[in-house]
Amino acid sequence: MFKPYDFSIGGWCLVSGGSDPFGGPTRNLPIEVGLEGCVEAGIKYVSFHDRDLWDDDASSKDIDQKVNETIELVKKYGLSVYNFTTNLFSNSCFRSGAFSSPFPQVRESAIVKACRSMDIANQMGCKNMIFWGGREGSDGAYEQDMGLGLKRYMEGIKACVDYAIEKGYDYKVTIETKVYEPRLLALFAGTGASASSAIRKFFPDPKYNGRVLINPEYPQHVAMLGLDPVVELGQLLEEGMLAPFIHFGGQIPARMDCDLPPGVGSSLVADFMICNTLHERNWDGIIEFDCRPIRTTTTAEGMKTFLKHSVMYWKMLEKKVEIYHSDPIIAKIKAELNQPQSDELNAVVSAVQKGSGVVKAVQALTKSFSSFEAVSNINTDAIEAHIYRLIQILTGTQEEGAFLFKGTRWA
Ligand code: GLT
Ligand code: MN
Repeated sequence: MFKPYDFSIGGWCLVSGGSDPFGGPTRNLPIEVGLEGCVEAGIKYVSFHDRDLWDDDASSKDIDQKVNETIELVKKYGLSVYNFTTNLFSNSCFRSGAFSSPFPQVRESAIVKACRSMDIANQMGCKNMIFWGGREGSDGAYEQDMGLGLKRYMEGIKACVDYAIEKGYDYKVTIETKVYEPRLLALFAGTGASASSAIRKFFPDPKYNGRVLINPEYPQHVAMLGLDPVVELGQLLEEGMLAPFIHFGGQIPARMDCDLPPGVGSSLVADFMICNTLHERNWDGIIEFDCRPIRTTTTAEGMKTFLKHSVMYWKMLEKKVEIYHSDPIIAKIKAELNQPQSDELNAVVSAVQKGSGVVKAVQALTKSFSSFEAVSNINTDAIEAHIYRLIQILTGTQEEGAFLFKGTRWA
């Protein structure tokens, strides 16, 4: 089961100066420091926005030159470019939205810019093209029908997807959601799970299967709403909608997007479960850090330490996943939580899959059913035992903690 994941990072994280709405940058580090730090930390890939590299109105000659320079620069460090993304949020022309703006001139410029980025993603050999709609939505003015906004948004992305398909590009297109930043009311009523339903509605043709996916940012974009990333991850995996990479970082729940170093402000149990779920499901992908040093970090050394920490934190989670899977107490608890189903229940499930014979199967199940009282009497203590043991594994206290299980059926 166990194949450790490789790492990537947003190039924008390496040059982030730590500014916030109330104060300017606190550091000014050249990207070379970050790239060197990536090599030292074991991060193999780096991703860019178009606007990280050139001005929106740059000439195609300047863009070409910058593309080549970037490929060379990244190569010089033995790294490669992983994802590309088009910035449809910084330029003031996108203040009313981009693909979804009520103004057609803005919608046009979004398509022009994004399709130019589709070409560049191909030129750079990227694996995915990310769409994060930072300005798609409203600041509370409800200037257009929100459903119409969503339709325009998805049609814009679809124009880009079809453009890429017609041009024969084979990378995937991924949608990243964030609910209230920077636009206070973002399109997509929720996080990745709601975008996933929009993809199914707007990309029904089988030619899009597996081509348009969700790249969530865990835990940040989910925890900032007070929601749980592990629950969403389960849904996206089960639906086959998870991109071959996730964004990862740290987040204090119910705050604006913190993009803290991994683990900082986060739930260790939830982070472990993200890592464990990906491995248990044999997900084949990359962990892309989309986070940065805290604002108090001002030095090159601090940047490099942040990068090493990010990798170490994920590797620590993977080590814990291995321990969890070789722990005999967990194995017994899990066996109890994964008991085989009765023939009668199996028959209901297969009738549902087949789409017929459900009534007969439910009747047979009802006949074999004992009583609600008997079911109420089954022992479900394994649920609590599972989290107690997991906490021991995560805190490295499983040896001294073993006494908790002494004399139990899991010992
Ligand atoms: C922005 C956002 C991120 C997205 C980036 C891609 S830009 O920093 O907060 O989560 O991944 O556009
Ligand atoms: Mn992100």
